[in-house]
Amino acid sequence: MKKSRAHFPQIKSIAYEGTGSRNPLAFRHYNPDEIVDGRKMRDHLRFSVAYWHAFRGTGADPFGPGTIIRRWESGKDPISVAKARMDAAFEFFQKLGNPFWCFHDRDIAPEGRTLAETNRHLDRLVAHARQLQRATGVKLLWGTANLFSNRRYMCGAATNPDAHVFAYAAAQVKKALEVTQALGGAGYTFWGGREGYETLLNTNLKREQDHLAAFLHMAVDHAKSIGFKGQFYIEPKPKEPTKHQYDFDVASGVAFLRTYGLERHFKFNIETNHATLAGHTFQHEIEVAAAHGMLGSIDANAGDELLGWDTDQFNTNVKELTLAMVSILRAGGLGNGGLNFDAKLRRASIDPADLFHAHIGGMDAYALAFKTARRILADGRLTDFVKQRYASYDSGFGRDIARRRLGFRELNRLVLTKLGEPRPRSGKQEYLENLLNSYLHG
Ligand code: XUL
Ligand code: CO
Repeated sequence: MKKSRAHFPQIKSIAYEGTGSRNPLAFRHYNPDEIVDGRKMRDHLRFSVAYWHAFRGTGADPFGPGTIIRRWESGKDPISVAKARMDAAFEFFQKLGNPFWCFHDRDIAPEGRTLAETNRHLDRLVAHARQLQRATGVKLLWGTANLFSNRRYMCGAATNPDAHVFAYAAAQVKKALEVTQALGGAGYTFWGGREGYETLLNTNLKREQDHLAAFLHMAVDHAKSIGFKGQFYIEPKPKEPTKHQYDFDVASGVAFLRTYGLERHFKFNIETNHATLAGHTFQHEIEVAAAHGMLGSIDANAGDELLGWDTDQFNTNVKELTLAMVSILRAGGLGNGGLNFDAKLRRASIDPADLFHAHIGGMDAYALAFKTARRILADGRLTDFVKQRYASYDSGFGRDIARRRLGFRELNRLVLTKLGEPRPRSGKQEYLENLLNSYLHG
C-alpha cells in the first residue's frame, strides 16, 4: 500500500465538513459515520466506484482519442500496468471513502492470445485485488463480464447467430462468476452488451431471446454448482450499442424473466441514463421494479435530455434523486445492492482532482436526496395524499373490486340502482409540485 499512496499525492482523504465548508474536496452532505435509523449513512447508501469509467476511461469519443493521461498507464508490460492501475484505484477508493467497487473482467486484466492465457492474466490481477481489498476494507458490490468490446462479440454473445460465440461467452461468464465469488462479490450483473439487433433482415428475434434465456439459466445453474450466493441483476437499456437491445427497460425485463421462468433468480440494476434513453424517468424504472419485488441495485449516473445517447454523467440533480430515493426507501432500500457510479468524466476534465470532484458531487447529491426523502416520508403529506386518492378501494364495493369479488354484472347493477354518476376529484398536481419544492427548498 505504501507505494500506491503516490498516485494521488496532492489529495488527502475526503472528510465530511458540513454545508458551511468552502473546501471543494470535502463532503457537505455525505457524513459516512452519521447514524440514521440505527445504521451508518455509508451502509444505507453503499456507494461504489465503477472501475471501467474511473480507471479505464480516457475521455475518447468518436471524434478523437483519449485526453485523460494517467501516470500509472505509462509502463510497458501490460500486467505491471494493470497492477499499478489497481493500486491507484484502491488509493482513490481509500481517499474517497466509497465502501464498494465494481468491475468487468476485462477492465482489470488484459486479454491474452487464448482464453486460457486470458484467464491466467485475470487470476494474477484477482490475487492482487484480493490483497488490496483486504488491506483497505473496500468490497466488491458486483462483478460482470465484458461481452461487447472484442470483435468476436460484434453480433452479440448469448444472442450471437453462431453457437461457437455463445460457447465462448459461456466460458467467459463461468470464469467471471468464479472470480466474483473469489472476491466476495455481493452480486453479479448482466448488462445486455450487444444482445440485440441492428436489422431484422438478418435476425431471428425469437431464437435470439430463447438463446439468451438458455444462457441465463446456465449462469443460474453454475452459480448454484459453485455455491455463489450473490444477487443476479439484469441491467436494462433500450438501445446503444445495438439499435434495439432485448433488455429494453424494467417492464420488458420482467416479462422476459417471467416468460422463461427466471424471475426468482434476478433483480434489476437500474441505470438512470438508461431510463432516460427508454423514455422513462429514473423514478419510473425504480417503481416498476419495486412493484414486482425486483428492485436490486442502482447504476448512479445521469444522461443529457437533449442528447440521444448514454452520456454517463455524474448526477447532481437533487430533485430527480430525491424522487428516486422516496421510491427506493418506500420499497425498503437496496438490500445487498448499492449506488454504483457508472459515470465518467467529461473529455476536458483531465486533472486527477476532477475524478474526486465528480464522485464527491455524486455522493453529496445522493446524501442530500436521501435526507430529503426521509423528511418527505416522515412528514407523511405526500404519502397520505396518495393513500387518500385510492381510499375508495379500502372499503365497501371498492374493496370487493380489489379482491376480485365483483364482476361487470354486479357493478352494472350497482351503478344503475345506487351509485349513479361519479364525482370527479382533482389530481392536484400543481399543489404536489409546490409541496415537493417546499421540502427541497424550504
Ligand atoms: C453500459 C453500462 C455498463 C454496465 C456494466 O451502458 O451501463 O457499463 O453497467 O456492463
Ligand atoms: Co451501467
